[in-house]
Amino acid sequence: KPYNMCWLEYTDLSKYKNKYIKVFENVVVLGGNELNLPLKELKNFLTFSLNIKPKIFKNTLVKGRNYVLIGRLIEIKKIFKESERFEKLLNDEGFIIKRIDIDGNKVLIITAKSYNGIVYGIFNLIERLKRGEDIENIDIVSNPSLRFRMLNHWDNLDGSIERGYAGKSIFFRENKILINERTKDYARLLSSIGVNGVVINNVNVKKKEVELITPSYLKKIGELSKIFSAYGIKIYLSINFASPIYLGGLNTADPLDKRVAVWWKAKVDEIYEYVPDFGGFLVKADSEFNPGPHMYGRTHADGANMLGEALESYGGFVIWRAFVYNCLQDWRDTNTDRAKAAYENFKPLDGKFSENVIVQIKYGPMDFQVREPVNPLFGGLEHTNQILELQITQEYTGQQIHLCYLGTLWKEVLDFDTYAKGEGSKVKEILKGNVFDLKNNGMAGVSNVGDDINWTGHDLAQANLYTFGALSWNPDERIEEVVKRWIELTFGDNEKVIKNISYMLLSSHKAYEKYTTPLGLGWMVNPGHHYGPNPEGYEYSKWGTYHRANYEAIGVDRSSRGTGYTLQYHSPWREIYDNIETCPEELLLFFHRVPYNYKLKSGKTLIQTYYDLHFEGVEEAEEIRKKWIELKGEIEDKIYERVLNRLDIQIEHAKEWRDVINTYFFRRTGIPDEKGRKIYP
Ligand code: BDP
Repeated sequence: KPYNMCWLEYTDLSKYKNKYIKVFENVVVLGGNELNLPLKELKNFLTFSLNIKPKIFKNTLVKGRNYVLIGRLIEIKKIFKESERFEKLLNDEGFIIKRIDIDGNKVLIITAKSYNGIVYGIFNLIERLKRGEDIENIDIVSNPSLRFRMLNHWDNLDGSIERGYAGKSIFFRENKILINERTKDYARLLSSIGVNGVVINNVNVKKKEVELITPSYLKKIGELSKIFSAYGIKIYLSINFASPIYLGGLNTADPLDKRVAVWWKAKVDEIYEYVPDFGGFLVKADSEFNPGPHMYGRTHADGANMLGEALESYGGFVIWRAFVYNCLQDWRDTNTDRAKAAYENFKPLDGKFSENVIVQIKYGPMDFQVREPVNPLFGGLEHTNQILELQITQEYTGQQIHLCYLGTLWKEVLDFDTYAKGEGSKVKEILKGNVFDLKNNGMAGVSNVGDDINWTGHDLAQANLYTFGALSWNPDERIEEVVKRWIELTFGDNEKVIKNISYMLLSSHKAYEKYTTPLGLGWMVNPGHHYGPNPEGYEYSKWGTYHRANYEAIGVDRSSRGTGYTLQYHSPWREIYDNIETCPEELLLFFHRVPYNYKLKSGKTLIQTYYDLHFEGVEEAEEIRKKWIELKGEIEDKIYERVLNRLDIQIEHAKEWRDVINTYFFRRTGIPDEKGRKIYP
């Protein structure tokens, strides 16, 4: 294959053959053809990695031997009464892997209520075998805690990818839909981490791309959807809200205009004709020049519910993005604040969205910065289904040139306690449906995948994709565990490799944060492509995100005395953030305008801290590179070189960040570094 299979690669594991052969000699499958696919996954793994060739029995029982038993619970119950109690242990997508005694034989059962559950169960079992886990007495019940576990591709029909750093689209090429072996392998990769939905096209649907929802494309999308459905994944499409005008020839896209609703209804009917498993729409409306209901004086609820109604009879969903702001709003007006926009737009609509509408909310109020406070819509919305949107692609976090593992940040977001209903109202509990009575929640990650040989550009960025899946299945999992598992699956069980790469991944986000824009400042990137330092890149741009640095202070006062953003949080956060003394320092410059000589808890001034963090960040990046160099000879040469090459560039660019930012601060303030280090090139 012209690409590797990430954590699913069939590596030679014949060293485990003896350990497992007794378990896998015979495999009994109960059920229809749908089970061929999970069976094949298991068979291929056993054959290619373990050199075990099991005997397969379809809908026939074997006697007097150990065997593996695969089938939906409904079938298993018929022959094994005791499994009736499995019923209440499982949700629709969960699975059980359990070794039991039936008539004196050891039987490894893999069962679930649905076929999808069985697919997940098989992939889970493969993971365990790949890691050499003992399965003699295995007893696993696993259910996904979140209902929607989605990837959003920002892929354009011409094959380019908005904010893509790993080659070209695997879905589109020159305005055609691409289906090849890689398509299926992508479905396998996603299914193996529990993903159950994929939006294949960019949220920005250009006028010339609206054709995607016409028969000329839908036929192929139907094929695509078949491939993904077999792995439990639904295909979704981003749509342009003005499609009734561009495609339908209407003179309006007003959601309350009957003709518009009728047009969408017919469109949805047509889509389902071609794509019976279709998941629904993702919509970016009234944001960054995309059309939306505001153009007609209607609300986002009006827009979303109209589409929801069209999809309802098919069980489809509308995922409506909360990334709505007027990109010109802060231009020269110091009283407005983009950070407040999502909440201001959506809080008043809480309770007005239909049941099959989900509001998709970026983790922070701005735009995927290296650190932001958690979006106050989490905890703010009590009657609205919600999806947490994360960016797996590293737009602002080093564009897959820098190693920046994001699992640590995501975990902090999921663990953030909103206090919406008092202590314990964590983001992850809201998403699980434990805080408000809402079940249609989930997580969406903007994909970091392209057609590069390793899918993600940086080989170690595969860890971000893997982690996204793991956390959306189980947001309670310890991040160190996820990291360890990914390393073992990808690089094997070499202790030193596990230790060093764990260190690299787990310290990388902090390092990146330090040498770029720590203390919650964010931005300072080159406009447009967003790579590399530029302290005033957006300072005078109409698009905003200002820090308003002068010679005395930097930052925007978002407290109750400033823009009032802090008031969007529940207590005690609103008070904690409001007060410069209690505001967590990692977010200090997000919430406050701070004089350079302000003393932080360490006793150091803001400016000295900023200098120090930048030097530290580069040192930490150098340490990360060292850990990789220690692995020479332990990692396949090609991968070793590829990663080393990126780490070399990372160090160069980290130094550039350090020097540009520190120099900017020095020139603004005239305050030199206490330690006398060279701070400008
Ligand atoms: C920003 C990206 C832009 C996206 C936008 C969005 O720079 O390319 O279109 O977010 O999420 O991060 O809609």
